[in-house]
Amino acid sequence: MKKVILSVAVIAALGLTSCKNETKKETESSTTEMSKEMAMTDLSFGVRGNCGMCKSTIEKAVNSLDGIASANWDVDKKKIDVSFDYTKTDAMAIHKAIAASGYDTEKVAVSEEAYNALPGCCQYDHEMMMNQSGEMKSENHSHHDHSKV
Ligand SMILES: [Cu+2]
Repeated sequence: MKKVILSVAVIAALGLTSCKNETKKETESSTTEMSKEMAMTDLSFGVRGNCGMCKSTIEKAVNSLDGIASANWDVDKKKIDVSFDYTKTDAMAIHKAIAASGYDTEKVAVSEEAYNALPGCCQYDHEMMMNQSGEMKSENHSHHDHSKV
């Protein structure tokens, strides 16, 4: 009997984690007691960008949406971690907000206008790897020019 309960718990846990990255839908059904906390979900995905200014633009774009608890873009990993209330917004809205602010995400590419509106130093390379582990920094593009002069 214990085994059955255990495996049900495991299945439930697996179900929850696999839903995390997608948009929710199925999660609402089971847990109603903790609805306040269960409405929060974490998302992390790749976003291209260069510098601290990019960081603030990207995070500002995300924070302008409803239901965002936190947004943190990592300049080295080219990756953002967002914590949000999925009853108020969803993953696609976050991707779109970032793209609208001028930055490529894993799912939504920036429009040319939005990209061209970025300050010169922020016009990142569209070939840039994103969502990096942080360990593989060595494959650097040696011709990379920091147009500072
Ligand atoms: Cu920048």
